[in-house]
Amino acid sequence: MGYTIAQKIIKAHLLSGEMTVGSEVGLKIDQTLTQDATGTMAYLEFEAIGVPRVKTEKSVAYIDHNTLQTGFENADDHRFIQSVCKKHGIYFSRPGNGICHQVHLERFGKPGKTLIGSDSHTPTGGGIGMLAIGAGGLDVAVAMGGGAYYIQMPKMVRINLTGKLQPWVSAKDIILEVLRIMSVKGGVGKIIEYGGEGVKTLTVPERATITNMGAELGATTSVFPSDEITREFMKAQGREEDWTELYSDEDAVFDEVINIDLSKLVPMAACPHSPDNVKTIEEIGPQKIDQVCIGSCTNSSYLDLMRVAAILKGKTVHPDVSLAIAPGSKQVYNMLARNGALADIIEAGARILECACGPCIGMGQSPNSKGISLRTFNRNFEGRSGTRDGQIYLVSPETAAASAIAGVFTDPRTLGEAVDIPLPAKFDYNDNMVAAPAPVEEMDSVEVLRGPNIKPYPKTEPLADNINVRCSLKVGDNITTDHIMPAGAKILPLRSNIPAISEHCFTVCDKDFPMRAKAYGGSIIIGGVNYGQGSSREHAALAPLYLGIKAVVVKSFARIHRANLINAGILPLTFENETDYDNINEGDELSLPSIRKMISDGRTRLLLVNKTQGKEIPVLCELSGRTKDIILAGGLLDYTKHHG
Ligand code: MIC
Ligand code: SF4
Repeated sequence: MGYTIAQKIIKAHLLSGEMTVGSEVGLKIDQTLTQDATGTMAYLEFEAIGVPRVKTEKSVAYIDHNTLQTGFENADDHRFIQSVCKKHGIYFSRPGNGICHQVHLERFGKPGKTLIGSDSHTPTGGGIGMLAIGAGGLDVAVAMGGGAYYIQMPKMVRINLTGKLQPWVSAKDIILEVLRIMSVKGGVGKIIEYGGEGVKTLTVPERATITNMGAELGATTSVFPSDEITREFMKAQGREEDWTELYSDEDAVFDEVINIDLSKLVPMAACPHSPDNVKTIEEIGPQKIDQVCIGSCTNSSYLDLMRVAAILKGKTVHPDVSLAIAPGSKQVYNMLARNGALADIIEAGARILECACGPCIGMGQSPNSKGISLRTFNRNFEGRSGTRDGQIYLVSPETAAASAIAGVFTDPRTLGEAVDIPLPAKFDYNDNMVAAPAPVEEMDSVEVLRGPNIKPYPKTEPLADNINVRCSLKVGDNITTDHIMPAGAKILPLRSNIPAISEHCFTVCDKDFPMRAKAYGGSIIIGGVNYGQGSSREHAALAPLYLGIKAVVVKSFARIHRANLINAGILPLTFENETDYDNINEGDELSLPSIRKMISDGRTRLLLVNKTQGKEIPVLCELSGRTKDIILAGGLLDYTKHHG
């Protein structure tokens, strides 16, 4: 039996476990990336592990999220990360160089290699045939120290692409179609491989749009073959020697196959407030819009912005619309400036931003109240834009630009003859904004610079013998990490300060939660399906840890968040019978008797006693030998200190 692309890469990096679906495999990690909003914590954790120099082939730290710098906090974090990188052997991509996933794809990614990143959109690297996975900061810290990265062996899904996109239909529309078919939880426990004749019609930046937004499916990662098109892209980046060919075997076996005829797709949008709430632009109709934002790690490539520039050329942004554009990298920005496309964009009235995440994570450009905002981004969760009642639609760059001019939702196919933008034979690459680490012999003399906002990792304790606490919060289905630990311009600067950021935990759902959780001393959270979807931010586990959360009991978890809870020493439990969700209310007194013994004995079925309602509720605690020991130790940091 042959192998899929992902199985081939896993096999070549397997350190422990067996490649049977659902069992835990430990992988050797070749490359890591961090960004600044998760990076400070990841490097504090790396320091705590105590390995002097990273053991990966390449580790890169990017500054792209926290670039508004409305106070000293962000700049202090940047300096901290820069100095840690210099000391410990990590490449440092300076602020202004671009969004981590865009730059990593352009400059560092290699087909066939493994990459983990402390950001959920790390799977962007799958666009050039990497096995690229989003993880918590602590997992990245451990991998930098040479430790394995563990996942449950996923199922393999094949998406067969046939035909060719019609003019004005975009790669974004392909992934929106996949989201429409599979939903935001359809990819959990799966790796998605794209194949078929249609793959040959897609350039690397287009493939990367698709693998990027595979994160919204909940998938472990997505991957394209590494073919001649990949080679051309890498050659144009001056990195042809990094290319290797990679296909799945003819007789590879997939657990699920989905067929998509590209020629049948039309421009679409993910409507508020979920990336899988997909409709065609035609169905939405010519509704009035207030804002358009173009950029983010999904759609800010040279190709994307050249298409946007061609649409805007000679036109003016509609008087009732604000158009903001953030190129994905310095390389993209530079090329647009040199070839004159930037002038066309400026002339049309766009508000040009620096190359960073910006509005995607609520760092500026929040829309007006109830404002309808069309964005080329990947997430439209409620409140993420910074405007509580903002109505965010996720669209392609072509739909975004056409609508910005018309002032209403506009199908770009109405624009007439399509623009044909070829991929350049050579990109304007220049790594002058990537600082190399100090040579080994000089590392001891590098001083790590810490600002006053940088507080240590929260205190952890080994798992208690018994847990007797109350339910401090009950939430519904599809809770995102943006609900648990909101981002945005006010809260992001607190990412290095867990006590301060904890004051904002779950306040989107219930503003009294932090106060109540603290007053209870210890407590349990109850949730529905796909709990913790979205971002990789481990703050969504560390803030609850700081607030005394001992366990989270839900119908089902999203992958990265579940791993982050375990890393923080918080018990991730699922209801054996989903209907028991109705048997717990906020404020109820709950108990997990003899929990330490039960977990040590490897029991996977436990009883959660609701003392208030007099009910015994069976819950499942599926831990492997390693994750069991992590929970017993009180989290991955303590476990790693003891196990090396
Ligand atoms: C996001 O898109 O939500 C983020 C901000 O990039 C996060 C990381 C973070 O919260 O810092 C992610 O996707 O992992
Ligand atoms: Fe940045 Fe947005 Fe991409 Fe997250 S999704 S890495 S915030 S651009």
